[in-house]
Amino acid sequence: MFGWFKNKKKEDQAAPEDSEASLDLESDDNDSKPLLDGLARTRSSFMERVESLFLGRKEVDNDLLEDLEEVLITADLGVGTAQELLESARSMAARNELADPAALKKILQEKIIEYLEASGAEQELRMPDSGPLVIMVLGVNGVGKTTSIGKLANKFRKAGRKVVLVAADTFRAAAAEQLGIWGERIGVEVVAREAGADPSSVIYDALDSVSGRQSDVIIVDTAGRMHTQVNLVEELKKIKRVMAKKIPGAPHEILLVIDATTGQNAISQARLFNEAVDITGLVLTKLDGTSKGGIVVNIARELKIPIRFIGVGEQLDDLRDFEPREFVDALFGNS
Ligand SMILES: Nc1nc2c(ncn2[C@@H]2O[C@H](COP(=O)(O)OP(=O)(O)OP(=O)(O)O)[C@@H](O)[C@H]2O)c(=O)[nH]1
Ligand SMILES: [Mg+2]
Repeated sequence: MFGWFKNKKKEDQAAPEDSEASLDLESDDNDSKPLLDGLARTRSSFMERVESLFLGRKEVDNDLLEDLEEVLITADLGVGTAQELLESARSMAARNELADPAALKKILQEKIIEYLEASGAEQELRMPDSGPLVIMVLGVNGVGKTTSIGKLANKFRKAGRKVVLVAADTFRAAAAEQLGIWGERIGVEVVAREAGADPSSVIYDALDSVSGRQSDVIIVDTAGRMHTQVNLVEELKKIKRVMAKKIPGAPHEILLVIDATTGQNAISQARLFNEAVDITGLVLTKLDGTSKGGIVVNIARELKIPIRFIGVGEQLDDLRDFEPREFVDALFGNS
């Protein structure tokens, strides 16, 4: 279970779940819509293919494995991932360890969970020992940064945390206003300046102005930019440096937002941004709008950066903590 824990050292993370200090952002009423619904498009296209492949087959032979490889690639799991999955299935089949297609399906799920867990998705984030948790959010244009910030702020607020949002997207005219609307809607403070201001100076001033007041979480929205725009990527480095100057250790989390409908280009986005600012986690949005949700597995395997949240819709509650097992159950339609 992924959640934020306040002022907790690693060794006492095994504290009881109802501990006062623990902060689990996945409260029951966040789950108004089952994850199954959000992944419906991926599940129906992926599972329908897998099921029809397995239909009437009694054993796992080479033909079946080859067809399966194609299905995995079509669902955007990536060629490398598909080949690796199939390689281990083949060697199990050769050792007679795969009795039937049902056993193959089970192995497939376990392997996918392994990839997702190896990326660190299960690791819990921690609040800093003192001062607010500062989260910097970045990504290419229109991927869902501002919307995800609104949803995330709402999660924190519902968990009893005082949140401040900083509008450091001074590039797009209506950006600060958009964040302001979210702030009003969920009842959290938004710090903004005029459009065109230097984003680093907005952040510098914002961190100054909130430092005297007690806030638990500060989330900084940045302007959308292509991962290939060298100057704009440099600007992100500067933003990061400014935060560290104002609050030692900040930003504690650097979340890259990726649109799941982007396909394989998502990998190069994450790679270049990561080289620039050391991404600590990913937010994968718009999974409800794609039948290629396999990209989640591909990203986890290729990048080894934990997926923290997934966006499965435009509503306030449609940002979900990412949990590998729950995701795979929803993908395979396990009840
Ligand atoms: N279906 C769906 N739509 C989403 C999701 N997340 C965001 N959106 C939509 O994506 C669009 C863009 O969202 P924004 O939050 O403005 O994206 P942004 O990355 O801040 O955009 P820029 O600041 O212009 O770079 C909006 O219409 C959102 O409602 C999601 O998980 N599912
Ligand atoms: Mg935005």
